[in-house]
Amino acid sequence: MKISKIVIYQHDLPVKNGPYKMANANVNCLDTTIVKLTSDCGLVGWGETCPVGPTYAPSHASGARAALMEMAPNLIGQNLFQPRQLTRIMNGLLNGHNYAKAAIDIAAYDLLGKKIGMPVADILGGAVTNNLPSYYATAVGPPEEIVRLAVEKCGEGFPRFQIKIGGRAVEMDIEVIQKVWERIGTDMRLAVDGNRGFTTKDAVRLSNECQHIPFVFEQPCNSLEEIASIHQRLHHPIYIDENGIDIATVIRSISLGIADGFGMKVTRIGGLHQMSLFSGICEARSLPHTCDDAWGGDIINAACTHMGATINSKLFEGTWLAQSYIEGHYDSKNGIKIENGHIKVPKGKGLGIVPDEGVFRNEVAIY
Ligand code: 0XW
Ligand code: MG
Repeated sequence: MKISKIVIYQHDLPVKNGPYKMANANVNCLDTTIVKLTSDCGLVGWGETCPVGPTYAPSHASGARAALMEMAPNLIGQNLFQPRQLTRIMNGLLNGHNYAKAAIDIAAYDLLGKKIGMPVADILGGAVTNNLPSYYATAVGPPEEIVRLAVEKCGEGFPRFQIKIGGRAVEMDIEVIQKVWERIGTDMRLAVDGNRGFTTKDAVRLSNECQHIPFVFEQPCNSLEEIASIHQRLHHPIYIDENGIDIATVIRSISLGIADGFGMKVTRIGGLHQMSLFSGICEARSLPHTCDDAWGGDIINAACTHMGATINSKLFEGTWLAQSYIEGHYDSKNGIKIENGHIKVPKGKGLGIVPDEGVFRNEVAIY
């Protein structure tokens, strides 16, 4: 089975009640890129990549499309039975740009699953659950709003709550964390996410003033070196997120002894093949990790759900979906939903979702 046609679409995902505010990003509408692969036997597979604005990670929407256009002509005719080899072929066509390669990788797994009649989770090693935990992530907001959300999401059944902080006075961030803890205690596991926005000085101060609160501190500062310089002075486990740009960097952060876990994005690491490799590395070192993405619709959500379902439940920190921040689904019947803080793995072949006819109208390139 070979790739016979590639279509690249641009699609807008407006943010419900936007903007979605993080330490270094403020987004009202997300620009997502969809890849439709057709095989020589007439089957279709779908992939997606959707950076959450241009300042979150080293990726942006038009960069994804430019990278895909660079590779696409040479991907026609490639073997769809060999996802690992497909990664090597893409690496031979373009250095870096993992987040663009991910859209091809996801579509290739979808096609392979449809061809051999298996869900993507089974191809990736087998689901250990069919109802995986999600987590809720707030935007940066005032204490009363974040406490209100914490109570609401706890009531809905979310096992984990991620509080966004940074980009404002550290006193306000400390107040938010303390108030959520006073109200929720251990009813949900807590993460606080600085999204690269903290100076080392403020990260140390926040950890000191909240030392009695058992949260994990996600990506407080901009670089691995900044985090390494304060890791010993922090009272909280550090999870690397934005800095985990590829497998080599993941290994470097583990060897530096500064990664107590990861917030990992399927597209940032390069797709499902690379994510599976990453999760295996984490398992070898007993490191907890999430399996989610920066943003995106049903295609990326299905990819994260299938992959998340295969992760060792002792180490799995959950799959975040942008669902509560966006309207509607690409697949009105099987679109991925969060219910009671958990996500059901779609039952069908491949990703188990098929976008409704005509959802994607803006064709950017065809090969
Ligand atoms: C919470 N997320 C998974 C969604 C936002 O896009 C950012 C991300 C994170 O953890 O940084
Ligand atoms: Mg994060």
